[in-house]
Amino acid sequence: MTHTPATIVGFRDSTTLFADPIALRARAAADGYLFFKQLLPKTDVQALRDVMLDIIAERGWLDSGSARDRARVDAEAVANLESWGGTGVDEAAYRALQTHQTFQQFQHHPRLISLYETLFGEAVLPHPRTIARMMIPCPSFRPTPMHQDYIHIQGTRDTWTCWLPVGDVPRALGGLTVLHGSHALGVLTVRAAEGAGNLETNLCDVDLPWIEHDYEMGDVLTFNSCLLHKSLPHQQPDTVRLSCDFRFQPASEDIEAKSLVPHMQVAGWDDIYRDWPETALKYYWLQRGTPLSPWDESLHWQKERICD
Ligand SMILES: O=C(O)CCC(=O)C(=O)O
Repeated sequence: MTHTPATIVGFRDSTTLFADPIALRARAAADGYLFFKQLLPKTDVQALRDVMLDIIAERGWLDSGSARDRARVDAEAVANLESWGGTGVDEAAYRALQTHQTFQQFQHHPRLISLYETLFGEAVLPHPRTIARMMIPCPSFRPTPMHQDYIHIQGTRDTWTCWLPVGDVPRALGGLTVLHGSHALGVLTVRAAEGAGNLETNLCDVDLPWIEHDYEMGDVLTFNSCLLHKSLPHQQPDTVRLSCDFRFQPASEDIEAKSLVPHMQVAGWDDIYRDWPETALKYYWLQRGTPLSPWDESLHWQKERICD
């Protein structure tokens, strides 16, 4: 008999545990994720949202009558849009965002760095490979399949993803849902799938609940690289969902070399930094001396899902 996992709506807020690192780490170890209500000032996230919306508007994809907080798209203008590598937009639009200083700098936000320093109890390495999703609903759009980030990131299993809603993301807009405690299942096998990452985890019956959430701009969800997650179906066919995936790890642990290059090599670091004023954030990871670990190709070998 197939077991249907339970669904819980609403994450437990871990904000009060900031003052108690031992309790914070215990919750992270038990649940595999942490949620912080309004960790980031709305004005800071709005500045990033404006950059993303400008890129979409400049291409004629935004409905000119749409309010900025709603971000409705022009259905005709996006009818032939191909989502490049699960980013939600084409390669040129993604490159425009990846080469924008506001986007690349965002993961160095002092409140994010402080969160991960508290979680790891040591210096933090934000992964240079930053990811954004400008999920424009169009015929080629596919939700993100259930997966573990470890398959794509490798390096230390102590890497944590920060999933940042760049605007309010109610469940109907297709935000991220996580399988509570699933990091304890270890690294699972995968099969080919549509949607970001193109790999879906093979999972048989587990008695763990999916947790969904109506995100508000300023909220932060973070989870261990072995935690199963996926996006919910995008049910607002005229509205774009904006979010970022930033990764953080203890600076003393291994990193895999692909995490040091821009996402999908959409640009080189020299292109990205071309117009930046002098700042220590350029090539910041070279100063950390983090050890490199090898890529394990066998994690991408695709397997049948076999359940008893
Ligand atoms: O936002 C999404 O749809 C995908 C995000 C994700 O799966 C990730 O960060 O690993």
